[in-house]
Amino acid sequence: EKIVADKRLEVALKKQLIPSLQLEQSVLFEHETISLVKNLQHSPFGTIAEHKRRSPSKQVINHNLNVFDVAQGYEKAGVSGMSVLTDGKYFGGSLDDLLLARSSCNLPLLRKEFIIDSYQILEAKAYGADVILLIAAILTQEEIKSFSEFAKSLQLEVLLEVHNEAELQKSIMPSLDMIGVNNRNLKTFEVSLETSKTLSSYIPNDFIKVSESGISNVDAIKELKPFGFQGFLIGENFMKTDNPGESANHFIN
Ligand code: IGP
Repeated sequence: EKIVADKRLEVALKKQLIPSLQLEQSVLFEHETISLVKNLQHSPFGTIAEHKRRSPSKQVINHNLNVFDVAQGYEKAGVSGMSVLTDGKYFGGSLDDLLLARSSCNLPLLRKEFIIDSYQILEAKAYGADVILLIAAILTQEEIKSFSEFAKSLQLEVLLEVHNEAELQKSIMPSLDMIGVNNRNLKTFEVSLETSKTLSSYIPNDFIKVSESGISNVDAIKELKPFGFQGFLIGENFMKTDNPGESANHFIN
């Protein structure tokens, strides 16, 4: 499998598929995946802390901090993993943010992106990610299958995001590791933890259950745990403060 990954990188470099990739970065293809799955299995507050500057619903969350410090703060707080938004248009992120996070911490890193092409999965690996996000709402069943299998061939873990039962039914397949329920309604931007609670019973136990968005206090986690959730993806609640690491620390400890 390693050979497959290295071959693909070789081809990508030759064809200059990843133009900004530095040669030393090819080393990231060798880095052993830091497992988010394992961390979530062993943590009582499986927090995945996000780096998020802005969002479509909130123009300014935090523009003053650099990813490097945020990643170190999260690691010091003892979170289970970090999510880095690399989308520029809606979230003000970039692949460089991912690379910076990789260079400053040993947390499992999730590339938070609207993945619609396998090329972006190759990029995720090259810039130091351990996990990719696949969003059921924007992908066909065939795409979910081929993208998740490609990710696995690169030793990346896969988090599949759903909003409703139909998305879940079309997506369940063995090449996924984690299933995330997004509590944010993409049309209205409203958040409700009920979405996680309702969908939890339809998620087979072979997948780690992750609840995403709108989690603003520890009570929410206590509320969701009985429904089988082991991962909690939290962005705004940490990022809106001056010191996200410190906020995560208060949250967890
Ligand atoms: C974090 P919040 O409400 O804690 O800031 O949410 C995360 O769940 C959210 O940023 C998110 C997201 C996404 C962003 C979930 N799924 C898909 C972009 C694309």
